[in-house]
Amino acid sequence: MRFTTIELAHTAFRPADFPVPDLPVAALLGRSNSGKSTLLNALLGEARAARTGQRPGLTRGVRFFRADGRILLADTPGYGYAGMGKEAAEANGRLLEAYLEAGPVTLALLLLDVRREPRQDERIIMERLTLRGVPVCIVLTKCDKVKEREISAKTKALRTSFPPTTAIHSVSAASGRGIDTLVKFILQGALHALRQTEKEPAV
Ligand SMILES: Nc1nc2c(ncn2[C@@H]2O[C@H](COP(=O)(O)OP(=O)(O)O)[C@@H](O)[C@H]2O)c(=O)[nH]1
Ligand SMILES: [Mg+2]
Repeated sequence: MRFTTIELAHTAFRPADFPVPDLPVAALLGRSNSGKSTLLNALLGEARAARTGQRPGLTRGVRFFRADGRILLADTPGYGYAGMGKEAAEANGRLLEAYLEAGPVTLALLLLDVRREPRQDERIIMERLTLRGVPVCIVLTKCDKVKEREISAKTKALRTSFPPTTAIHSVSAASGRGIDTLVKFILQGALHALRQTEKEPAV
């Protein structure tokens, strides 16, 4: 399945702009060029929403899209790109920091280009969100670029880098591989996480 109706609900350029969400939020996080905006468009089928580019770091601000009235999908600025201009990179970096710290997120999708190795950045994101109690799954992107056995090997290797229960999805926006499964996972995961939150006693 794909999401069918989509609208840009909110864009936050500063931490003060983060919305108080009325729906669960699934956030796409990952290095610049890891394929966040492209994956978001793939999840949306025909209803293209996010700008994608040859130019890394194009996404400015955190953009919240309301999908089928059921969930908010957040496209976040990529990290680790030095070529976009110092000021813009720093502003993006600060916004991402603030988002990891306290931004609205129910479920995190940490994207990694299947051809790349996870670095300190990915470990830090995993650690910080896990500390907040936010479930994080890994999404290996651009799987059309490598052979099937490389995907298996990568998945296996990643199990030693991240907590063993971490869900690992392999997808390709180009071929459509894994997209339906990921949409289902997002809907189920976000709703589950939301129920868990509601069970916690109010403070
Ligand atoms: N072959 C292939 N290329 C992809 C795929 N997903 C993204 N790309 C390319 O990777 C580049 C970066 O994608 P983008 O979505 O802008 O990355 P972002 O910076 O993380 O938002 C673009 O040139 C995309 O066309 C995929 O599944 N397969
Ligand atoms: Mg982008």
